[in-house]
Amino acid sequence: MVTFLSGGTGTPKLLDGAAAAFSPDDTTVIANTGDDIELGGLFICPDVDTLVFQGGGLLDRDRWWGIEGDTTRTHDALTDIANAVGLQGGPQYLPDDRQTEGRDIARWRRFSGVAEFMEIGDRDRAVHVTRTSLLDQGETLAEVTERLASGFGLTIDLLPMTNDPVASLIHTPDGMMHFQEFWVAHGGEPTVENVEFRGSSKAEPAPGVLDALDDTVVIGPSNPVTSIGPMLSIPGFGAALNDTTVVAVSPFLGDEAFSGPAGKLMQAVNAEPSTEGLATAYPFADAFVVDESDGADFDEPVERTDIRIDDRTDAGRVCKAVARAIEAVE
Ligand code: FO1
Repeated sequence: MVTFLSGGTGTPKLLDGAAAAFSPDDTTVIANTGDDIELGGLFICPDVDTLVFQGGGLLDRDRWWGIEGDTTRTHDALTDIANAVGLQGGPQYLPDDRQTEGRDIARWRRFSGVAEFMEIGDRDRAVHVTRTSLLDQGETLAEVTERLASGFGLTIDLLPMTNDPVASLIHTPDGMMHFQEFWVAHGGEPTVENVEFRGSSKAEPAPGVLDALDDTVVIGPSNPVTSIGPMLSIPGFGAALNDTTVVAVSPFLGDEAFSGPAGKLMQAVNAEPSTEGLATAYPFADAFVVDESDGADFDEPVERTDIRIDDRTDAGRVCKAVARAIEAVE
């Protein structure tokens, strides 16, 4: 039995090759939900959805989010309407008093749908309408996720890290913004002073998460700060990882991240932005999988292979290295 911790790109890419080393029936994936937002009243879970669309064979694999070939008629119409009636575009938060009222799961990450600052495809939107409505009907995020996973034909078990609201907030010299504003509206450019996971101290792991963390855990090549960090900030998560075997795959080639703002975000939380910084980010790790050209030195066992993942063959190769690392420490 193996449990992967996943953000939205690096670990899903690794999971493409999971079957080369792990049976899907014995595989659980815990997804980050710190990136989730409510946009125009719809609750959007980017990392969960990437895994759902990937498992269902629908994922847009160029962007690693959304549905391949999706249309954007509603999204485009929202911009047209905003322009026509003189409303300004760009991320617009709902007022503070609206951040916390009503739907609990969406607090501190509520955006207006005016001119819709994230591109939501038409079929993608149907998933968000369904998810939001099921939440409003009283289901938990884990229950909705299970429904979507089975409906889209996933063979692995997929769990959100928590049913509770956790918002990844980026503090910059110009003020605080949600991760999605930082990433989508500002291209990850603003200087990062700190990263906050608002709500995490009161969040509980979703049902099934702590059981899944009893199994061997693989931390995929995801961003240690904004993909894995939200999970580690939930009480009980770190202790569970201390008590089990954990293998971490580096998201860096030396000091260069494969994708996204991992290096910059690690610097902001005082971790070395390189493979070696993983020892600080993941003090509970029992082994690491790093690139064969990476000189990083660890006290724990290290498995080296070509960790660049461009296709399923690459993903299978890295998963086999993960399996060897597990064998070395179990
Ligand atoms: N990323 C973008 O860079 N631009 C977008 O317009 C955008 C829309 C979007 C809609 C739904 C969804 O599930 C993901 C979306 N993403 C978009 C990706 C997302 O911002 C991040 O890459 C993840 O949160 C990081 O894992």
